[in-house]
Amino acid sequence: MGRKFGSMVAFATVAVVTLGVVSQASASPTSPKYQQKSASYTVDGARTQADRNRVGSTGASIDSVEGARLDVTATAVEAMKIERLGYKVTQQRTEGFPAADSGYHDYTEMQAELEKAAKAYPKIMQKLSLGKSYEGRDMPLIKISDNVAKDENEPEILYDAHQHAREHLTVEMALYLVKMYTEGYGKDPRITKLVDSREIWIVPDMNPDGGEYDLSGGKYHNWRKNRQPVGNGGVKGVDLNRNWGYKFACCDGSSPVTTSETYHGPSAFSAPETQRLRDFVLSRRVNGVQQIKASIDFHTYSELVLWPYGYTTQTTAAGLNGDQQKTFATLGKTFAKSNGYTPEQSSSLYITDGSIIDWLWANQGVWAFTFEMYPTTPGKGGFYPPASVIDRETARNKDASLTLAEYADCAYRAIKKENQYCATSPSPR
Ligand code: 0X9
Ligand code: CA
Ligand code: CA
Ligand code: ZN
Repeated sequence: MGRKFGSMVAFATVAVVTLGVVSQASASPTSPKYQQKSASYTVDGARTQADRNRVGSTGASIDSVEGARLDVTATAVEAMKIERLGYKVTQQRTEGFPAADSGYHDYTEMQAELEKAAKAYPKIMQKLSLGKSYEGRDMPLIKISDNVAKDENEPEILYDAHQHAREHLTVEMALYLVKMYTEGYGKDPRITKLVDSREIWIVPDMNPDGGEYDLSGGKYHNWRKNRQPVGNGGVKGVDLNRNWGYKFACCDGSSPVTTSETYHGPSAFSAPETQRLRDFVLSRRVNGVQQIKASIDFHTYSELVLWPYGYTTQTTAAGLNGDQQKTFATLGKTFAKSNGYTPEQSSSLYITDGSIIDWLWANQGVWAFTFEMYPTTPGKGGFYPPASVIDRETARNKDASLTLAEYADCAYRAIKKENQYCATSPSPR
């Protein structure tokens, strides 16, 4: 039975915490502030319609019914009344990040930030949707460009983040890019020029279910995969960055074992989340020409700039010739100069099959990079660096992100072969 997500409140609810409603509420039950503030509660023991009517008569709204359990929205006073009627009442709470890391955005906070930016910059930014994750969370898709409501004939760029649940810094990276492109428009000439001449797509959260799960229960879970049940019983999840459809599961760069951290899933694109981004990318083909020319897939950690292929250690292979390899390496080294990361072919880290960049390049001709962000070592925070590094470590990729967008009209310019490759058609693979 799939869990129901009837409201935004339910979306944000990741665990149920008993808060001692009665004693808390009776501390100052007549204070207007106390009476007005609504929260989500779970009510247990409400079996019959008569039970539900009694609960409803307190003024609480019944948001969903699952057997004898109700999800309600209620003030503290209403919750107290429900409890006095003899039902078990527990307050649902979004844990979000631990207080020390509150500078990070959980799913709800990320959505709010994106809504705010879209409202503030309606001429150049749209908040769209890729569709829903396995558990039904909306996967936001941001478009930034001049004449944003129109599909113009401009090179398109894709930035995506958070395929891996615990890599929360990458969501901050995507939010940074949204801020950079919107707030910088009309101020920073480099940004203005790009917003005017490119169509920029940002997918800030490829794995909202895994991300929220990683924050649930008031502690980090070190969770990597999505939250799809696989095999028989239990949520084991699929490694989204092994679930892409080029050389899927080909080369021992992923695992067939469902409990493995790099479980590739039963088949390519078995995960709803990779399907969503795949379908969006495929939708960007106009008359057979892929409009997205270049991309960065953000991960943590190791401070690396990586390019295809991941499935083989060969520098050239089917669909990747010498000039293309040279272009990837030259661009990668340029990015690395600006952010201080180490540039290398992704397989020099370790073989990965079914990764996003192999598919984006081989299948769609997108100049696709993976960035592994801060830090370099577990000692510096590993997947959970303190929120104090967010500003520095996201701004660190400003120049590389802009440079990628600038090369989207002809990546071969990086090796001075634009006349050979880009004279007739713009930015071929
Ligand atoms: O293993 C991964 O998916 C990435 N490393 S992480 O620690 N963030 O999990 C690296 C992927 C690099 N390889 C390719 N993109 N092919
Ligand atoms: Ca435009
Ligand atoms: Ca376009
Ligand atoms: Zn990752």
